[in-house]
Amino acid sequence: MCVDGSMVRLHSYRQFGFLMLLCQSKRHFGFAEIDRSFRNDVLNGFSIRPRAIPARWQYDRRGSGLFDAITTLPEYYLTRSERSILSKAASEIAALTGFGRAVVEFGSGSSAKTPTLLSAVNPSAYVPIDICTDFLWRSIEQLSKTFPDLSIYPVEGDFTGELRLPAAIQSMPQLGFFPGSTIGNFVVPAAVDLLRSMAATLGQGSMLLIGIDRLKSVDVLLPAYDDAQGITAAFNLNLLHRINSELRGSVPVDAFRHLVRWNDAEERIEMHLEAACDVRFAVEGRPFSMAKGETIHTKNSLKYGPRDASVLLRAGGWAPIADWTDDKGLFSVILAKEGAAQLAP
Ligand code: AVJ
Repeated sequence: MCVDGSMVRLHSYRQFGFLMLLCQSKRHFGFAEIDRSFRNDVLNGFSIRPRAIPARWQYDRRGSGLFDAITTLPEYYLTRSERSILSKAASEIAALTGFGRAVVEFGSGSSAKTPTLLSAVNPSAYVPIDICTDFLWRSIEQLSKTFPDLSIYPVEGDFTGELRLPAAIQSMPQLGFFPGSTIGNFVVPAAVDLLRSMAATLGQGSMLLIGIDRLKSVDVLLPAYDDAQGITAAFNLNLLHRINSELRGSVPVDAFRHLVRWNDAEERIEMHLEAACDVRFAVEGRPFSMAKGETIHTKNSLKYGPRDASVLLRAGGWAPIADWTDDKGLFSVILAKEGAAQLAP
């Protein structure tokens, strides 16, 4: 947590600067740990077959900037669709959630979609959860200008584990917010675990507003992850640059290609980095080699039909109560209530 338990009302830039300092001193403390798990994931990822490195390592400073650029690409319909759904459904969402809940956003990043929700549901507090990035702090500064009376309690942490929320909001009814179809980056058992830990974090009587990308034609899906300008390719390849600079790597980045595949059996987009020729390199002094055509699997993005999405939520301990989609049915936003459906018929 960036600022443990204490309320953060961001009224001035001076206060913000102070919080940023606190945050960074915590980061220094946490750097070694992050380095170690990045190192482990990369060394392990190059050793297993098929090779795979978790998607979270794509989001360093440069990666987060590239991802922001992806969200504005003509091919990347997800962000635009979700935003239009949220603004159209805002008053219906508010009618179902009521006013005055604490909004808890998982993986808030740049919090681009948050203002729409906050204006609609008039929350008693806002809790952005993210690994403490510049993005988190910049977005909080921005939000505090738009909502000067809103209490903001940033929580620094990995939202995949159960978190303890700041004491001040524990007695408030809560509304979890998990936009962007980030749930799609988890394979089904991991997605169910994540939803369950969110239910445990938010507790009884809470609600969850979640964005989930829909199954659709590969003619729409593939370009969304393989854009004409090559931004997604740069985003994917950035992982190799990061390995070279942070893990004493000698990966020949130019010998790798961004590769996108639709895996029909798993109903997911896969991102890979494919060796265009035989390559040898070292990471942290360990030698690796890949034959031409071999890949490193870097991301999954699962797609869900309407029925799939409601089954997933139920398995994760959330009962759907309403859902919305855009004109073309590309994306869905679902509101769910904590608690399993009744077992008895
Ligand atoms: C916002 C993380 C869900 O999978 O669509 C997009 C990530 N990576 N293009 C997605 C992503 C490359 C994105 N998520």
